[in-house]
Amino acid sequence: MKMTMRWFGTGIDPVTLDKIRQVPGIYGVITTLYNVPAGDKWNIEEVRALKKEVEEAGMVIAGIESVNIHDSIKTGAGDRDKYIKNYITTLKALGETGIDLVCYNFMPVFDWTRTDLAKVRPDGATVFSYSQKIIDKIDPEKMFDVITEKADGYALPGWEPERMVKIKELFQMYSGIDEETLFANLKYFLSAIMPVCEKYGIKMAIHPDDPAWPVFGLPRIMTCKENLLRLIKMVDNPCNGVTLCTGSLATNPDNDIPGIIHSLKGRIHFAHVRNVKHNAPGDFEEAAHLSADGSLDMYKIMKALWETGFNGPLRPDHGRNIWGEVSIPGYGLNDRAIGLSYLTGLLEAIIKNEHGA
Ligand code: DNO
Repeated sequence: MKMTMRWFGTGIDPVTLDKIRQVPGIYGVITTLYNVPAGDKWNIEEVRALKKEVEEAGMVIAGIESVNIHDSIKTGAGDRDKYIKNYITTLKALGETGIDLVCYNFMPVFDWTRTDLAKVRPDGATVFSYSQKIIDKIDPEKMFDVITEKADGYALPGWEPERMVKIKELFQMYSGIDEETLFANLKYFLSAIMPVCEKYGIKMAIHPDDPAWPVFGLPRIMTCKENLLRLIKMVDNPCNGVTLCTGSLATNPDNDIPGIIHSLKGRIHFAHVRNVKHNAPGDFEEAAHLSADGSLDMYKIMKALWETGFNGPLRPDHGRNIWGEVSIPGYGLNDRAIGLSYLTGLLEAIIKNEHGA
């Protein structure tokens, strides 16, 4: 497994590459061209410059998170082929630059959704949390304000202000779109991009929906084992795979994460590993990575990844905000570095146990 951290780019992310470089066991970063809107083509020169910058800092780009999908592709609008063509151009630029992993999501309108970005825990750390009861009382058009209220002025991944000003229009685009239509549109998109992925060996890794159930009446399909298996079978190509995000899938306590890992053997191309604490049905908060702090058994999760031969990039996911760090919410250095060290330690023990060391 290749240990990585998400990095949002110079001038955007207060966590710099030289700091990430000092995290023990770090292999590379997961990054993106943060300022390119979904649907636009990526410029190969910009990709090359980004790669150079990361390599000069002593690491590699282990993958892109995300190349976002334009809503016309998700909704199957009349102009989707134009955006698919642009996506293919982007994949070519990545392939030519030697980047072979792309994380993306197929969530309608909203990406990951939380009701509080800074819930205070007993130890004073703050974490992301979600309460369905609160969501049920929120006007979806106000959701952007809710999510950015405690964002310290940072733009959040998936909550870009230019998208949110079009919120009414976005909701209209999705009216009449149900789960089956979303699946069909995803299949159409993946089938169209597979040839370029095969040519460059690019692994597409869809991110599960977070939380793993419909929000504001919008359908969500990447929510459970059955649907993830449907995804990999409907376009049965090794380039069509999954980002195993433990925190997203485990928002639903019925999702058995080690079981899902085993069932997706060979098709997990990227892993986001973090813990979640279930408080009540539809109510959870993000815990420290440590098993004892949340509801997930992180040892069993790391063991399942190891047993299924997962050897791709893995990153700790959202961290708690601790020690007064000012950062993009969820993406401070402190708690993610602790999380990564913990996961690395679990892995060392798993491997040594297996080999009788
Ligand atoms: C949130 C992230 C998501 C994820 C996208 C992938 O912090 O996990 O925004 O990057 O859903 O496309």
